[in-house]
Amino acid sequence: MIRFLTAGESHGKGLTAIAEGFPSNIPFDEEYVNFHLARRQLGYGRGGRMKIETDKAEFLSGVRFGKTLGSPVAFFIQNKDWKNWQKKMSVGEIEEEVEKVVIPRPGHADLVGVSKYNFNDIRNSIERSSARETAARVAVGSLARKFLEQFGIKVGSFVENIGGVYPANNFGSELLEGKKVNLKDAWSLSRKADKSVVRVLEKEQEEKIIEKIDEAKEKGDTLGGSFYVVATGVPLGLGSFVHYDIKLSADIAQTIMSINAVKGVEIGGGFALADKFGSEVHDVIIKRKGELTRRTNRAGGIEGGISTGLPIVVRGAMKPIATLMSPVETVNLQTMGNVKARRERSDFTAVPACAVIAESMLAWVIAKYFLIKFGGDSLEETRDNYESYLNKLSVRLKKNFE
Ligand code: EPS
Repeated sequence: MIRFLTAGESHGKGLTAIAEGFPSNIPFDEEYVNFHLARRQLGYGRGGRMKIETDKAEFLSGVRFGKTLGSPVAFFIQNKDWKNWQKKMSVGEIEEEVEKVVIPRPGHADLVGVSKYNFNDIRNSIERSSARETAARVAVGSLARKFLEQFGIKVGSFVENIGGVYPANNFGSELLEGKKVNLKDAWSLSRKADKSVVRVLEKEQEEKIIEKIDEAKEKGDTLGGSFYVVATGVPLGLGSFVHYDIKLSADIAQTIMSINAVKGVEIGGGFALADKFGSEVHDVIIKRKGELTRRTNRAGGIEGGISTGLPIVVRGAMKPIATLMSPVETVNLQTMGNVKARRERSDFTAVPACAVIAESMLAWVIAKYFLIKFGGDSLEETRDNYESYLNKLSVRLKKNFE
């Protein structure tokens, strides 16, 4: 079973991540991780921090001559901003008085954090709850996606809307019952989305979103949005219906929901399916070139917690960033007086980055279930198991029902 841990504060020395459980001999290099880390940093509407950082991962273990060793892979991503925070973030006690943060921002983890962990300074809570941690997730997710690529499994994403500005064309529905039901390469979605500063697929929508972000900036406000993240090439049979905690759909929902500021996750048609007749929803089973497949993919590639072999389609909703330059009301914890929330350097919107992080998280979950099913200590062994399963899959089904 693969697992990962991340450590690090937003303005500490850096972020550390350890990923383990992957087989040996996966081709893996720092450039590949850095490519995805850079994608996470982009997007119109990001704040000042992204101008300071150029995230780069250094491998501390687990890789030799460009291939994994089967041992834990440890990553380190330096926080360049740390040099400006050395006193404020000192590990040891210091003489100097450091100003405490006492005004909690609604929507952030400030109030719940200080209450739960018994702090007298909101800084202690901000540091770990910050979305800075997601850089470490992209690093471990890059290992997962590199592993999946060896089996032709690709992950990609695009932004559906920011601030309620949707495209004229419903690209999401094309994945469920339109042109892209049989999409072969989900990365093609990202290739297209990455050309846009807000990671959308339509030029006109991009312009409207930029206007909307400019409006938010002017007002000192923030915006959320929604995104699609898709995986293609996933074989039938990952996950299970036998227990609640090994349903592929449930694990994907948990993992996407764990990304900072995500408040909603749908698989396939999601909430919209609840309004329809069954006959309008379920993906009709058909025969194509002698193989069983579906006419539509409203289930989003998962039935009964098990992958169907069609693209896995996930939609996520991100709330607006909680730090506002024209802040909402709150209470000063020292004076208990009503005040406006504190301003902090922040993003105006981070939906494009959120979609990139979701790619990493989806890749992670799929790699986890792939390895649960196929195992293997080396990539070669995993491949043997996988190929033997694939070769026999439809033959077995046919034979069983002869
Ligand atoms: C982020 C780093 C943070 C924020 C942002 C995401 O850096 P700083 O707090 O120094 O500006 O820019 O996080 C948030 C908006 C948040 O609310 O947590 C990053 O690396 O993505």
